[in-house]
Amino acid sequence: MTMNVERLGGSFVARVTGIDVGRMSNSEAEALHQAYLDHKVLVIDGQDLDVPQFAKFGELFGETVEHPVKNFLHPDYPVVMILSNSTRHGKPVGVKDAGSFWHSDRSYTERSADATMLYSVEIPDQGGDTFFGDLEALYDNMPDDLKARIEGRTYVSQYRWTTNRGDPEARWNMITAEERAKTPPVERPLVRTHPETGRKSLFVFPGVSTGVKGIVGMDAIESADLLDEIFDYMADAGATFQYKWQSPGTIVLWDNRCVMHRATTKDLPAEATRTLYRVSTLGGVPH
Ligand SMILES: O=C(O)CCC(=O)C(=O)O
Ligand SMILES: [Fe+2]
Repeated sequence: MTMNVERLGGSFVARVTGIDVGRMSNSEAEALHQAYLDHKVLVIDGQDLDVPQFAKFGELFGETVEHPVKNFLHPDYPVVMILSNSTRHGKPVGVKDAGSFWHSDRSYTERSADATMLYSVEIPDQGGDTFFGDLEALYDNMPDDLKARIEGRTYVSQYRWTTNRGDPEARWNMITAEERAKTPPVERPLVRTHPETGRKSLFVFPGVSTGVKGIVGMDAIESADLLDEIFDYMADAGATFQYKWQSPGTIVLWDNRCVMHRATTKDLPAEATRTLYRVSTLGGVPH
Protein backbone atom coordinates (compact mmCIF):
# COMPACT_ATOMS: atom_id res chain seq x y z
CA MET A 1 0.00 0.00 0.00
CA THR A 2 1.38 3.42 -0.93
CA MET A 3 0.22 6.47 0.94
CA ASN A 4 -1.10 9.23 -1.30
CA VAL A 5 -2.05 12.79 -0.35
CA GLU A 6 -4.37 14.85 -2.56
CA ARG A 7 -5.25 18.50 -1.86
CA LEU A 8 -9.03 19.07 -1.76
CA GLY A 9 -9.32 22.78 -0.92
CA GLY A 10 -7.68 25.94 -2.23
CA SER A 11 -5.19 26.64 0.54
CA PHE A 12 -5.70 23.62 2.83
CA VAL A 13 -7.44 20.21 3.39
CA ALA A 14 -6.19 16.97 1.84
CA ARG A 15 -7.44 13.42 1.41
CA VAL A 16 -5.04 10.67 2.43
CA THR A 17 -5.44 7.25 0.80
CA GLY A 18 -3.42 4.04 0.84
CA ILE A 19 -3.09 3.88 4.60
CA ASP A 20 -4.46 1.71 7.41
CA VAL A 21 -4.02 3.84 10.51
CA GLY A 22 -4.52 0.81 12.78
CA ARG A 23 -1.24 -0.68 11.45
CA MET A 24 1.07 2.06 10.33
CA SER A 25 4.83 1.80 10.04
CA ASN A 26 6.95 4.52 11.67
CA SER A 27 7.70 6.05 8.29
CA GLU A 28 3.98 6.16 7.39
CA ALA A 29 3.20 7.79 10.75
CA GLU A 30 5.90 10.40 10.06
CA ALA A 31 4.56 11.06 6.56
CA LEU A 32 1.05 11.43 7.99
CA HIS A 33 2.30 13.93 10.56
CA GLN A 34 4.04 15.92 7.81
CA ALA A 35 0.83 15.90 5.72
CA TYR A 36 -1.04 17.24 8.76
CA LEU A 37 1.44 20.16 9.04
CA ASP A 38 1.36 20.81 5.28
CA HIS A 39 -2.42 20.58 4.68
CA LYS A 40 -3.84 21.45 8.15
CA VAL A 41 -6.95 19.23 7.71
CA LEU A 42 -6.77 15.57 6.67
CA VAL A 43 -9.57 13.25 5.56
CA ILE A 44 -8.80 9.52 5.84
CA ASP A 45 -11.56 7.21 4.57
CA GLY A 46 -12.04 3.46 4.85
CA GLN A 47 -10.71 2.86 8.36
CA ASP A 48 -11.95 0.17 10.73
CA LEU A 49 -11.14 1.18 14.30
CA ASP A 50 -12.56 0.37 17.72
CA VAL A 51 -12.56 2.93 20.52
CA PRO A 52 -9.13 2.02 22.03
CA GLN A 53 -7.54 1.97 18.54
CA PHE A 54 -8.91 5.43 17.83
CA ALA A 55 -7.64 6.70 21.22
CA LYS A 56 -4.23 5.23 20.35
CA PHE A 57 -4.26 6.90 16.92
CA GLY A 58 -4.77 10.24 18.72
CA GLU A 59 -1.48 9.77 20.58
CA LEU A 60 0.39 10.18 17.29
CA PHE A 61 -0.57 13.86 17.46
CA GLY A 62 0.27 14.55 21.09
CA GLU A 63 -0.97 13.91 24.60
CA THR A 64 -4.65 12.99 24.36
CA VAL A 65 -6.78 14.90 26.82
CA GLU A 66 -10.29 14.72 28.31
CA HIS A 67 -12.76 17.43 27.40
CA PRO A 68 -13.41 19.91 30.25
CA VAL A 69 -17.15 19.10 30.03
CA LYS A 70 -17.48 15.56 31.35
CA ASN A 71 -21.00 14.26 30.64
CA PHE A 72 -20.34 12.49 27.33
CA LEU A 73 -16.88 11.00 27.72
CA HIS A 74 -16.59 7.30 26.83
CA PRO A 75 -16.95 5.37 30.14
CA ASP A 76 -13.90 3.14 29.50
CA TYR A 77 -11.76 5.53 27.42
CA PRO A 78 -12.53 9.04 28.74
CA VAL A 79 -10.17 10.73 26.26
CA VAL A 80 -12.79 9.72 23.67
CA MET A 81 -15.84 11.95 23.64
CA ILE A 82 -19.05 10.94 21.91
CA LEU A 83 -20.77 13.40 19.58
CA SER A 84 -24.29 12.30 18.69
CA ASN A 85 -27.79 13.56 18.13
CA SER A 86 -29.36 10.16 18.83
CA THR A 87 -31.04 9.05 22.04
CA ARG A 88 -31.20 5.68 23.77
CA HIS A 89 -34.07 5.01 26.23
CA GLY A 90 -34.93 8.70 25.97
CA LYS A 91 -31.44 9.83 26.98
CA PRO A 92 -28.93 11.58 24.69
CA VAL A 93 -26.06 9.32 23.55
CA GLY A 94 -23.56 12.15 23.10
CA VAL A 95 -22.97 15.87 22.72
CA LYS A 96 -25.64 17.03 20.30
CA ASP A 97 -23.95 20.21 19.15
CA ALA A 98 -20.21 20.53 19.68
CA GLY A 99 -20.03 24.06 18.28
CA SER A 100 -22.19 25.73 15.63
CA PHE A 101 -20.06 28.87 15.59
CA TRP A 102 -16.51 29.24 14.34
CA HIS A 103 -14.03 28.17 17.00
CA SER A 104 -10.70 26.49 17.65
CA ASP A 105 -10.85 23.75 20.28
CA ARG A 106 -9.86 24.67 23.85
CA SER A 107 -8.74 28.14 22.73
CA TYR A 108 -10.22 29.27 26.07
CA THR A 109 -7.97 27.04 28.22
CA GLU A 110 -4.43 27.98 29.26
CA ARG A 111 -3.00 25.26 27.00
CA SER A 112 -5.15 25.09 23.89
CA ALA A 113 -5.72 22.01 21.68
CA ASP A 114 -3.23 20.93 19.03
CA ALA A 115 -5.08 18.31 16.96
CA THR A 116 -8.71 17.24 17.08
CA MET A 117 -9.87 14.16 15.23
CA LEU A 118 -13.30 12.76 14.59
CA TYR A 119 -14.14 9.20 13.55
CA SER A 120 -17.51 8.59 11.93
CA VAL A 121 -19.67 5.78 13.34
CA GLU A 122 -23.07 6.71 11.92
CA ILE A 123 -23.64 9.33 9.19
CA PRO A 124 -26.96 10.68 7.84
CA ASP A 125 -27.64 10.76 4.08
CA GLN A 126 -27.66 14.52 4.20
CA GLY A 127 -26.47 17.24 6.53
CA GLY A 128 -24.17 17.36 9.52
CA ASP A 129 -21.33 18.76 7.38
CA THR A 130 -18.30 20.22 9.16
CA PHE A 131 -16.92 23.58 7.97
CA PHE A 132 -13.25 24.53 8.24
CA GLY A 133 -11.55 27.91 7.93
CA ASP A 134 -7.85 28.48 7.18
CA LEU A 135 -6.59 30.91 9.85
CA GLU A 136 -3.25 31.37 8.09
CA ALA A 137 -4.93 32.41 4.83
CA LEU A 138 -7.20 34.72 6.86
CA TYR A 139 -4.13 36.36 8.40
CA ASP A 140 -2.22 36.55 5.09
CA ASN A 141 -5.16 38.05 3.18
CA MET A 142 -6.12 40.58 5.82
CA PRO A 143 -6.09 44.24 4.72
CA ASP A 144 -2.79 45.87 5.82
CA ASP A 145 -4.42 48.49 8.05
CA LEU A 146 -6.38 45.87 10.01
CA LYS A 147 -3.26 43.70 10.25
CA ALA A 148 -1.29 46.63 11.67
CA ARG A 149 -4.00 47.35 14.26
CA ILE A 150 -4.06 43.80 15.65
CA GLU A 151 -0.31 43.06 15.56
CA GLY A 152 1.07 42.42 19.05
CA ARG A 153 -2.38 42.76 20.67
CA THR A 154 -3.97 40.26 23.06
CA TYR A 155 -7.52 39.59 24.21
CA VAL A 156 -9.20 37.88 27.16
CA SER A 157 -11.24 34.76 26.59
CA GLN A 158 -13.31 32.65 29.00
CA TYR A 159 -15.21 29.46 28.27
CA ARG A 160 -18.79 30.28 27.29
CA TRP A 161 -18.66 33.80 28.68
CA THR A 162 -21.19 36.16 27.06
CA THR A 163 -22.76 39.52 27.82
CA ASN A 164 -26.13 37.70 27.70
CA ARG A 165 -26.31 35.55 30.83
CA GLY A 166 -29.77 34.40 29.76
CA ASP A 167 -28.35 32.62 26.69
CA PRO A 168 -28.91 28.88 27.28
CA GLU A 169 -25.37 28.30 25.95
CA ALA A 170 -23.78 30.74 28.41
CA ARG A 171 -21.40 29.33 31.05
CA TRP A 172 -23.92 29.94 33.86
CA ASN A 173 -26.44 27.64 32.16
CA MET A 174 -24.23 25.21 30.26
CA ILE A 175 -21.69 23.93 32.76
CA THR A 176 -21.46 22.89 36.42
CA ALA A 177 -20.00 25.11 39.18
CA GLU A 178 -16.94 22.84 39.25
CA GLU A 179 -16.41 23.17 35.48
CA ARG A 180 -16.85 26.94 35.82
CA ALA A 181 -14.17 27.06 38.50
CA LYS A 182 -11.82 25.18 36.15
CA THR A 183 -12.29 27.60 33.27
CA PRO A 184 -10.88 30.96 34.44
CA PRO A 185 -10.23 33.74 31.91
CA VAL A 186 -7.06 33.45 29.79
CA GLU A 187 -5.11 35.96 27.69
CA ARG A 188 -4.61 35.13 23.99
CA PRO A 189 -2.66 36.74 21.14
CA LEU A 190 -4.83 37.94 18.22
CA VAL A 191 -2.08 36.67 15.91
CA ARG A 192 -0.57 33.32 16.77
CA THR A 193 2.69 31.80 15.50
CA HIS A 194 2.57 28.05 14.82
CA PRO A 195 5.22 26.43 17.05
CA GLU A 196 6.15 23.77 14.46
CA THR A 197 5.92 25.63 11.14
CA GLY A 198 6.55 29.25 12.21
CA ARG A 199 3.55 30.44 10.15
CA LYS A 200 1.23 33.15 11.48
CA SER A 201 -2.54 32.79 12.00
CA LEU A 202 -5.41 34.97 13.04
CA PHE A 203 -6.46 33.46 16.39
CA VAL A 204 -9.76 34.91 17.64
CA PHE A 205 -13.26 33.44 17.24
CA PRO A 206 -16.83 34.66 17.36
CA GLY A 207 -18.30 31.47 18.89
CA VAL A 208 -19.90 31.53 22.33
CA SER A 209 -17.64 28.67 23.47
CA THR A 210 -14.64 30.99 23.03
CA GLY A 211 -16.24 33.76 25.11
CA VAL A 212 -14.16 36.74 23.93
CA LYS A 213 -14.38 39.41 26.66
CA GLY A 214 -12.33 42.18 25.11
CA ILE A 215 -9.02 43.35 23.72
CA VAL A 216 -6.42 44.18 26.36
CA GLY A 217 -5.57 47.88 26.69
CA MET A 218 -8.70 49.15 24.89
CA ASP A 219 -11.90 50.51 26.36
CA ALA A 220 -15.05 48.45 25.88
CA ILE A 221 -16.32 50.36 22.84
CA GLU A 222 -13.01 50.49 21.00
CA SER A 223 -12.52 46.78 21.67
CA ALA A 224 -16.04 45.82 20.54
CA ASP A 225 -15.60 47.88 17.35
CA LEU A 226 -12.31 46.22 16.47
CA LEU A 227 -13.67 42.74 17.26
CA ASP A 228 -16.71 43.42 15.05
CA GLU A 229 -14.40 44.49 12.25
CA ILE A 230 -12.31 41.32 12.62
CA PHE A 231 -15.37 39.05 12.78
CA ASP A 232 -16.95 40.77 9.76
CA TYR A 233 -13.72 40.29 7.84
CA MET A 234 -13.63 36.61 8.85
CA ALA A 235 -17.23 36.07 7.77
CA ASP A 236 -16.62 37.52 4.30
CA ALA A 237 -13.06 36.43 3.57
CA GLY A 238 -13.74 32.89 2.33
CA ALA A 239 -10.77 30.56 2.92
CA THR A 240 -13.27 27.95 4.06
CA PHE A 241 -13.96 24.33 3.17
CA GLN A 242 -17.23 22.44 3.61
CA TYR A 243 -16.65 18.79 4.44
CA LYS A 244 -19.54 16.44 3.72
CA TRP A 245 -19.34 13.23 5.75
CA GLN A 246 -20.06 10.27 3.50
CA SER A 247 -19.65 7.04 5.40
CA PRO A 248 -18.70 5.41 8.66
CA GLY A 249 -15.00 4.68 9.10
CA THR A 250 -13.72 8.14 8.10
CA ILE A 251 -11.23 10.07 10.21
CA VAL A 252 -11.14 13.84 9.84
CA LEU A 253 -8.23 15.41 11.66
CA TRP A 254 -7.34 19.10 11.96
CA ASP A 255 -4.71 21.38 13.47
CA ASN A 256 -6.41 23.83 15.85
CA ARG A 257 -3.31 26.05 15.85
CA CYS A 258 -4.08 27.21 12.30
CA VAL A 259 -7.65 26.04 11.52
CA MET A 260 -11.07 27.01 12.88
CA HIS A 261 -14.19 24.90 12.40
CA ARG A 262 -17.91 24.76 13.03
CA ALA A 263 -20.57 22.08 13.19
CA THR A 264 -24.01 22.06 11.54
CA THR A 265 -25.61 19.34 13.69
CA LYS A 266 -28.14 21.83 15.07
CA ASP A 267 -29.96 21.72 11.73
CA LEU A 268 -30.29 17.91 11.57
CA PRO A 269 -33.79 16.44 11.85
CA ALA A 270 -34.10 13.97 14.77
CA GLU A 271 -34.32 10.92 12.47
CA ALA A 272 -31.08 11.83 10.66
CA THR A 273 -28.77 10.33 13.24
CA ARG A 274 -25.07 11.15 13.33
CA THR A 275 -22.56 9.68 15.78
CA LEU A 276 -18.81 10.29 15.87
CA TYR A 277 -15.98 9.62 18.28
CA ARG A 278 -13.74 12.56 19.10
CA VAL A 279 -10.21 12.82 20.46
CA SER A 280 -8.22 15.99 21.05
CA THR A 281 -4.58 16.54 22.02
CA LEU A 282 -3.16 19.03 24.49
CA GLY A 283 -1.09 21.81 23.00
CA GLY A 284 0.98 24.59 24.50
CA VAL A 285 0.09 28.14 25.54
CA PRO A 286 -0.57 30.07 22.28
CA HIS A 287 2.05 32.73 21.46
O1 LIG B 1 -19.54 17.84 14.83
C1 LIG B 1 -18.80 18.51 14.12
O2 LIG B 1 -18.97 18.62 12.90
C2 LIG B 1 -17.64 19.30 14.71
C3 LIG B 1 -17.70 19.31 16.20
C4 LIG B 1 -16.62 20.10 16.89
O3 LIG B 1 -16.60 21.30 16.89
C5 LIG B 1 -15.56 19.37 17.59
O4 LIG B 1 -15.61 18.15 17.64
O5 LIG B 1 -14.62 20.02 18.10
FE1 LIG C 1 -14.75 21.98 18.00
